[in-house]
Amino acid sequence: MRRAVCPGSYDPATNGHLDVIERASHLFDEVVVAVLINKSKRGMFTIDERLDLLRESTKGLSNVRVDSWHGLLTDYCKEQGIQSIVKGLRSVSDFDYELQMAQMNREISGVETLLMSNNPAYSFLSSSLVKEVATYGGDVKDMVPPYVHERLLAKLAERD
Ligand code: COD
Repeated sequence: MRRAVCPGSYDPATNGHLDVIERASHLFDEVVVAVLINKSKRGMFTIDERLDLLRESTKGLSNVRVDSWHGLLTDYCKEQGIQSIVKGLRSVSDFDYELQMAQMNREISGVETLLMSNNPAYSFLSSSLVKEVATYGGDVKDMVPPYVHERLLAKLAERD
């Protein structure tokens, strides 16, 4: 079975993330969307909330499942029998960092990384900008899946 992981912080998932996940689901038998836990970075959504947002947003993709992991991504790949990491590439600045991580991950584990060129319609999208725009009342409805939009507005309302 060909298995891949789409790792990330997903705080929260955007339409750019979903585009990469869906396209990866056409290339592999199973795709695991893994929320990597970084204890030193406090996000807007808890890990459980991010998992819920991803599960709801990927429920139409039958070969996609959602999980979380604390530690090295390559240890997760080893534990789950995953041969490939799939990442989205938005720009040259993404490329520098992603290439370095891909080389490091291959060096320490042999796991290959596939860098997928993103849909240009989503090049400007990042979780942090979506949160910033939404925090100041900007409209991000077309930038995130509908359920994420709903939960994002609810989260901001809770904070006020
Ligand atoms: N279009 C297409 N792709 C996108 C878009 C978009 N609009 N936005 C983001 N992406 C891609 C990113 O390029 C990335 O590949 C992925 O989606 C996830 O994005 P984020 O922002 O949610 O997550 P990151 O970049 O913070 O995730 C970094 C990891 C958590 C994957 C990384 O730090 C990691 O692997 N950590 C685990 C610890 C580890 O193994 N460290 C050693 C690394 S060598």
